[in-house]
Amino acid sequence: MKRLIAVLVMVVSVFGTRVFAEEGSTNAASAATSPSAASTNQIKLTVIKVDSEEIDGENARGTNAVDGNPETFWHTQWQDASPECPHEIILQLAKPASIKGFTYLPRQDEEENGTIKDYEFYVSDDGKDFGKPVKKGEFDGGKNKKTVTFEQPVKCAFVKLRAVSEINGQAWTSAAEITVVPAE
Ligand SMILES: [Ca+2]
Repeated sequence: MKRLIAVLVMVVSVFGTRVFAEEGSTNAASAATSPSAASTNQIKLTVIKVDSEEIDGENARGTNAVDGNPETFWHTQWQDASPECPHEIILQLAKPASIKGFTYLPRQDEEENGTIKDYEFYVSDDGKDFGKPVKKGEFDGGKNKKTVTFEQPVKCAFVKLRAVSEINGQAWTSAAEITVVPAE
């Protein structure tokens, strides 16, 4: 019985290796450079710029929007000043990729200050020229994660979320998590 199990384990592991090898051969570059990103189907994002962030009144820096933790959030400055909308955050993808949309998770605490209403979403190859928005619209209220899908996938290395207005017409912007949706 033990021998049978051992043989089965061997077969399974060999089969698993073969599947991995086939995936690797069709997509060798990405598998070699970023196996974790491929396995979770998530594209890691890094903050390049935020136009404003509160770091004294609370820890609400821009990096909180891409740390994978729904409890932490980016919030524009509110303690010493409250610069008006629009606000924006520029994010770099771990590597250029084709994406078909993005998600926005509003802050998950009891407050709704900064929750985005009208948005514009841009993509860029160089992080400087973002052109016209690939998508713009209005989020519905509530704390649930919003998923926005583009008319067609677009390849890019950088994205920018621009918050045009706040849900209650206030000056701030906040975001618990922002992600991009891979096209494949
Ligand atoms: Ca977060």
